This record gives sequence, C-alpha cells and structure tokens, in this order.
Amino acid sequence: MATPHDEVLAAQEAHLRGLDDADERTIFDKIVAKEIPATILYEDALAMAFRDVNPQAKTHFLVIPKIRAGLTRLSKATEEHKTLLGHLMYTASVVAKQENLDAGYRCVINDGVEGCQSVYHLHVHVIGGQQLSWPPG
Ligand code: IU
Repeated sequence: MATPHDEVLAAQEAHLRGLDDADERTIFDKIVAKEIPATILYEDALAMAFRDVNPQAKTHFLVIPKIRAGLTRLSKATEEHKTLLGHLMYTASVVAKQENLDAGYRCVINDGVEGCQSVYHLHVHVIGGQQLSWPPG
C-alpha cells in the first residue's frame, strides 16, 4: 500500500517529468542568458560556473551545462550525455584550481526529492576552502 511519503514522491516525480519539456526554463537558464545576475567564475561553450547565492562553505560554486539538454537531474542521464558529464567534472577541477582549493574540496550532485535537489537543471556543487566533515546528512 502506498504511504503518504510515496504519494508525495510520486506527485513530485510527475511534476519533474513535466519539467523535461525543453521549453521549461529554470533559474539557471536565466543565469546563463544573463537575465539574472550571478558571480560567474568560468564560462565556455558547454559549461558555466558561478558562486552559489547561499554558500554552504567558504567557497561554494556550481558548475552547470549551459544547455540542459534533458539533464534536469543526474538520474536522467543517457549514453549521449557522457561527454557533457565528463566536461562538467573537468570544469569543476579547473575552477577549483582557479579558486586555489589546493588542499581539497568536495563535488556533490543532489538528485531528486530524497537527494534534496531544488533546481531541476543539473549542477555540480563544488564546496571547499575549509575543512569539511563526513558523512553529509
Ligand atoms: P540543489 O542541489 O538543487 O539543492 O542546489 C541548488 C543550489 O542553487 C542551492 O545551493 C542554491 O543556493 C543555489 N541557487 C543559486 O546559486 N542561485 C539561485 O538563484 C538559486 C539557487 I533559486
């Protein structure tokens, strides 16, 4: 029997399936289009990195694909996203160097409701600049 928790998850998943529509714009699409200001650290043809507005550590930036291309979340990844996903991870390492995170840092991708994802445009969090603890909650 479905629990209330299952029902909430099912409703949210149904909503997210709707967000797969290429016409649906996220706040990150607006940052890419420079319609909303952000502190941009890096940009190339495929990816953009900018500071998180609500930093969870001394350094906290996000790396996103400039075109979402179906990647509302990591669990939507298909074979055709492999190169883009590699590019995002490599970009994370380039910007981490630029930010002098030489002592280490953490990359996180939140997926879906239970992963606490709030913006459905794939993004890699890069967190560092201080000693982090493990495990996360
Ligand atoms: P999440 O993994 O989907 O929960 O992370 C979304 C992040 O996007 C979160 O850390 C927000 O602080 C961040 N963010 C932002 O940097 N700028 C914005 O305009 C919005 C969210 I909305």
